[in-house]
Amino acid sequence: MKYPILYSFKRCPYAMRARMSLMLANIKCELREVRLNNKPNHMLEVSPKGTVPVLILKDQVIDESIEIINWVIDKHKIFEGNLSEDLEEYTENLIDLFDKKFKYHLDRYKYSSRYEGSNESKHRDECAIILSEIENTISDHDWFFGEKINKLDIAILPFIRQFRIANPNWFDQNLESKKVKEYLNRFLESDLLKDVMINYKVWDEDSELIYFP
Ligand SMILES: N[C@@H](CCC(=O)N[C@@H](CS)C(=O)NCC(=O)O)C(=O)O
Repeated sequence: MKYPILYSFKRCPYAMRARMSLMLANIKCELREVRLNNKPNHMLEVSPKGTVPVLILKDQVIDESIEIINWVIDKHKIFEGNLSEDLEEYTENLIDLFDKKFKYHLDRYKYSSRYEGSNESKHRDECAIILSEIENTISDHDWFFGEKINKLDIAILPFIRQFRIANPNWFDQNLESKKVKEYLNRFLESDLLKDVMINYKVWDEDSELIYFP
């Protein structure tokens, strides 16, 4: 195979963060857009757990978004030298908090009807508390730590974006974390987001090849 294959789904926050890392490193892939209710057999053969993103390389399959990002960072050093060791550790802890606690409450807020007995506003408030905790660490520049984009940005921004999408009016009018809102707005207007949110036709065996970036 000439290029890595990426099984992806446009709106999936995990696939978004993987695409951002590949875009920043300019790693050309064959992109295969999937529908989660009709996953391609080949994707399930190489990764039976059935989640996107899946990156297929010559000698390995990576089917966890953070591992895709780590593979990209390792290969292309996209964020090298940007951060002190302390901030790198802070990054890993915060990504973990978002992947576990924030995402847990986000799902129960955004899709509350799928969770019996779930208290939508309680889960919204739990997400808002996490955002209030990072409020004072966010820079006034484009990205979390300053002018340079880092792993933390691509890892957590897709989830903050989803939190807003769950109820944009509430987010814009009631969320108190001003810096979080500004941080998200800068991302929503960024070229990077536009570049990774292209509409692709759903892939099947007969599709023409689509390359990303
Ligand atoms: N831990 C995985 C989570 C990926 C994930 O859950 N992706 C969702 C879409 S956003 C998915 O593929 N879900 C499978 C399904 O809905 O059938 C990662 O980081 O890559």
